[in-house]
Amino acid sequence: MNLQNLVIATHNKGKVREINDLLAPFGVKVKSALDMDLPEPEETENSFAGNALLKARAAASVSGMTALADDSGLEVFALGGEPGIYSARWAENPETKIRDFAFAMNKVKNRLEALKTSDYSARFVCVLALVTPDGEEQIFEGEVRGHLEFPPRGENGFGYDPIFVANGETITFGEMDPAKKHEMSHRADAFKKLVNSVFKS
Ligand code: ITT
Repeated sequence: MNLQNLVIATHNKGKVREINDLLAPFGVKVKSALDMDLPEPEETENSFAGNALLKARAAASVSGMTALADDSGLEVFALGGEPGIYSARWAENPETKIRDFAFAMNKVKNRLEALKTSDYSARFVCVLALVTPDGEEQIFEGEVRGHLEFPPRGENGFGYDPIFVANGETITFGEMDPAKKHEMSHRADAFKKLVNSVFKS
């Protein structure tokens, strides 16, 4: 698969930054759907893989370039896997559609407190979909397990990072140096699989 000109099919600046960091060692030139002002498709599928494919297919067909999409989210075990594929939508103000992750993290906290559970275990999931303009498709899945801590801590990362502590760590992803997050994150895990398939074959 030719990855010389790749479009990153995301409108999320945090993802663009992390995907650029993860691809940096491979000398791939990337543009994002944000740079190219591509339309943002509605995420109508009911799985991470379905939504990742939908975003990559849309970007590949509009741009004529190979597209890489990332669908990801936080699954909280005591909440039956919520917010899951709705992780971004949990942060949306219904009227303005503006995302507020302080609001989303508080929603997770309130839901857990209402259950009176001591199980704060959670995982981040990332599914990457790579789609060429002629319809070749591959998907790669990654995860990182850990637990949630409140109140949120740290200014690094994005989304739910300030409440997530990976197994074996004491600081949140929000407090962690980005290079260290890239050694253990769900996105890095999925990227390892992509790199093994695409760059080492
Ligand atoms: P695109 O669809 O344009 O890529 P999005 O933000 O809508 O951007 P998703 O539908 O995949 O992306 O939503 C995933 C949400 O899950 C994302 O907005 C974050 O809030 C959260 N998330 C995913 N990866 C994360 C990470 O590494 N750290 C913190 N939160 C993360």
